[in-house]
Formats: sequence, C-alpha cells, structure tokens
Amino acid sequence: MKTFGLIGYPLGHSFSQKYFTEKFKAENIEARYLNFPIETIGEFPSLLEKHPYLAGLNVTIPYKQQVIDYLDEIDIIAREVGAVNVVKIAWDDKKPRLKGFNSDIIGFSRSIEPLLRSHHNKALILGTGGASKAVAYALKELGLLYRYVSRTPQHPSHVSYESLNEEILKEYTVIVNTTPMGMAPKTDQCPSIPYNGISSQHLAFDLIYNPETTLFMQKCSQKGAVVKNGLEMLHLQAEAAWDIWNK
Ligand code: SKM
Repeated sequence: MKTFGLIGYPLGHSFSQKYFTEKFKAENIEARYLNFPIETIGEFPSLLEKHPYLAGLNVTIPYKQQVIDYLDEIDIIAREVGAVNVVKIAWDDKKPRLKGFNSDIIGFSRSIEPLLRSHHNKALILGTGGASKAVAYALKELGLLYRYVSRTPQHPSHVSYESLNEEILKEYTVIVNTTPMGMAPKTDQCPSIPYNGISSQHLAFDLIYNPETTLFMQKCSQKGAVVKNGLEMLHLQAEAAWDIWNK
C-alpha cells in the first residue's frame, strides 16, 4: 500500500487526511494518508528514516519555505516562488530522493479566477509566509498588481498593518488572507485591518477553510464584500499534488 502524508505544525485543523482517505475509498485506490505533526523541520530527516516507504508529502504551515533546504531537487516554478507544498519521494535502497513542487499556485488561481471582475486589479496579500508566495505568483499570472501587508515589513513596498488605511483599501479591492489568524482552534482572531474601508467592491479571499466562515470573512461580508474561503483551493491543490505524485 502506498503511503502519503502531511507535515506541518500543528495539524489539528487540517482536512487533507480526510480528503485523501475519502478519495482513496471512492476511487478504489490502495493507499493511505497520514498526518506527521513535526514540531521543528529538523525532525524531517528522522521522519523519513522512520518511514522508508513514503511516496509523497504535502507540506503546510510553517514549513513551506524551510523544507527547501532538505530537497534534492526543486521544480523551476516552486524555486521561483520560494515555497514548496508537495514533495515527491523516490527511494533508492532506503535512501530518499526528494523533489519539491508547488500546487498552491494552481489551487489558488483556479479558485479565485471565477470571482474576479474588471475592477479587481490590485490586491493586498495579508502575510508573507510560504502560502503568500504562491498567492503572489498566481495573482501576477492573473494580471493583478499586489502589495504585501506585514507585521514587520521587510521591504519598502510592503505595508504595515498600522499604516493600512481606508484610502489604500479603496484602491486595493482584492484582499487575500494568507495568515493563520482565525484558523481553528483560534477562531476568534482576525487580521487587524480597517474593516470600515471594505465595501461591496471588495473580494475577500481567506486561505483558511476551518472554520468554514472566518471572522475575517464575516467582517468583510458585513461590509458587502464578496467572500470566499480556502476549501476549494485545498481540494484543487490536493488533486494537483496527486497528479504530481503519480506522474
Ligand atoms: O498547501 C496546502 C497543503 O498541501 C495542505 C493543507 C492542509 O492540509 O491544510 C493546506 C495547504 O497548506
């Protein structure tokens, strides 16, 4: 039986195991999908040693960038993006050969595209972690300009939460939350943006899918924005990962 899985920390919120387990059952695929909540990425090599049959892994928060140091090879787009959420593993006499890919790009792109209208040409990306890199890449491909919003701006083009105001929000009508703020179990949190600046012109996309409606989505929706959670993106990136593992 082939074994796949997910690394990240913590993993209690994740639907990946349920998604793949149901898929394997429905499609009569002899495989299993396990959760590997590792507390530091330093545990990754010993995880591979302990499971010298793993065929593929998803990588989630907070390791999408850190995992790159452990790979033998990286797909050209994942390298450009600087984040990996899919690892394909080939075993050569108990020695793993790891290649990294990014399926968040296609997942996000296909999920947001049907909602984009002609006035949606500038986006704010909340957060600067691994998932934000895939979002930025996809938005650029879709023809949108974007700006990162960060707690600790590392680049002159990044805007801090403190300096985010209603005027900026008027110009940037797509807002994508890539932070874990509001993810289960901490569902009472949300990114600190001036929600009074949100209007029906806005499209607010949250990469979080658990809970189904985050506080960020609720607050934007109350102001008339179109909102979407990350569940469809999760499914699309999972299917793209499955294609990569089976190529
Ligand atoms: O990139 C995905 C990852 O493959 C799986 C996941 C999850 O299980 O919540 C979320 C995203 O980071």
